[in-house]
Amino acid sequence: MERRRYGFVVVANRLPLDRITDERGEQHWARSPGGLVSALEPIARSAGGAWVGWTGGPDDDTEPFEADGVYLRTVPLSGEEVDRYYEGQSNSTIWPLFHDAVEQPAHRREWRIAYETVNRRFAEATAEVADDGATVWVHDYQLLLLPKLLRDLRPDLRIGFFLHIPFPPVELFIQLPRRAELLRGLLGADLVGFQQPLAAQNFLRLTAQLLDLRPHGEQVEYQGRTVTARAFPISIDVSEIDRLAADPEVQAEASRLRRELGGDRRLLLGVDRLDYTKGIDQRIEAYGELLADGTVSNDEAVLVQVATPSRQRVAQYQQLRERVEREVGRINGEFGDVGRVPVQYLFQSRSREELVALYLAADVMLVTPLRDGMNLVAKEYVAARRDEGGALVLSEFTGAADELHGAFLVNPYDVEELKRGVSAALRADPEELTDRMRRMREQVWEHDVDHWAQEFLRALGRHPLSATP
Ligand code: ADQ
Repeated sequence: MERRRYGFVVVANRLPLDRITDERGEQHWARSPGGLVSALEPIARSAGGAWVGWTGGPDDDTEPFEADGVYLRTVPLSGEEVDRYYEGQSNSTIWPLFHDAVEQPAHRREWRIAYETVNRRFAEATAEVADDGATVWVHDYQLLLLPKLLRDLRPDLRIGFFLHIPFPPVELFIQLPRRAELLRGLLGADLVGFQQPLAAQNFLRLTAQLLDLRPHGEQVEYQGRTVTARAFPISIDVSEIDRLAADPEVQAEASRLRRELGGDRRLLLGVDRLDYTKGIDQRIEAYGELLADGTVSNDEAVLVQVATPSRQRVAQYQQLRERVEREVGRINGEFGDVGRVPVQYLFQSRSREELVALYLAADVMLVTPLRDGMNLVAKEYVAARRDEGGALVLSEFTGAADELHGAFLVNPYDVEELKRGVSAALRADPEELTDRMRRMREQVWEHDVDHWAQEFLRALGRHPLSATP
């Protein structure tokens, strides 16, 4: 039987669907939440495209299937590959190293081998579904080797790669075993996109240092082809957040939250995956110091921290959870009253509606990662504030800091500065806050996720096809 082939193919570690079990115990698929899926799925659909990815379950032999006009090419992973490729090489080596090594990266030969095996499997699946001269868009740090592996199989394809996380400086990258191979992996693409210009520069600098190439501007010649490295800062589906923020039920929920958290208390909010890059423990510690030195009191303010469980089988994430819970317990024990605690900690995932209600209720949003490729929460908060109210305290080490100039920028490593940022946001006069929020809203409205995807694909489309099939 002849297989269908597709002119536009997205390749990502995960498929755009999650397997959901309903109350009756029946399983079905639901679209994954998040901007990436909502930006790329419509493009894939209108192009009659395909999506290559893993279902998220070990040893899952779900056959490829079609959903909403997109062909979903499943790539199976064994339990051992989930341990080695995903939790090992991707999340215990590359993730920490690419985030300034804020936690110690671990290096294991068997992880590296599994990473290559899985990247090869993804490349083969992609080569199978891509039509002659198709456009292929590969995503993120789990698939750094894939562009080259795919080009070896299919030199006729137009290959774009986008890295969602930071790209480290030369001194850090060269600590990776087999580092040149990873670089060659990326150089298999025609266009390599990053969140920030500095990341693109780091990448180009490395091609000179490790491979003796001669980058010029944002391009580098490699094996007779031109590879472009450029920043394409990702964004969110602004109109989705705006629609939720205008929904009377969401607004009623925001009022209820404010009432229940203590009426006239100012509300500070953190929303993150529970990840050591997000600076959650430093943020809570700084808040504890503000309470201790009397800058804020439990009667005057409350910090709500929503932390989505994430990568719970990785030891560093378990340790972070323990650190955060211990610190929350200590602060609540020391500064709380009966029925009124200074830190409300929710180790839970929340629906989009509930998140937007929280954004609407929050006087001050705290986004203070130690390092973050972009940070979509900061943009979601801004998009939700149709009332032009609220304040954003933002780490200068996020991609978002390049764009959201109305934020109170802080260095999250400097606890004094973090405290000053929080208290400046709490004390700023309303006019200044409106002015800051207005500037940020203009930025976010002009650059939504659709704009991002179109810019990337336009740049990729302009790239000369590198070989005749
Ligand atoms: P993440 O590290 O996951 O993304 P982020 O950009 O903040 O970080 O995106 C998180 C998403 O999850 C947001 O849409 C947010 O609303 C949602 N979320 C967070 N906590 C939640 C909770 N408790 N309940 C429900 N939803 C929650 C990676 C990179 C980022 C980059 C993105 C996109 O690390 O730097 O911005 O990819 O490229």
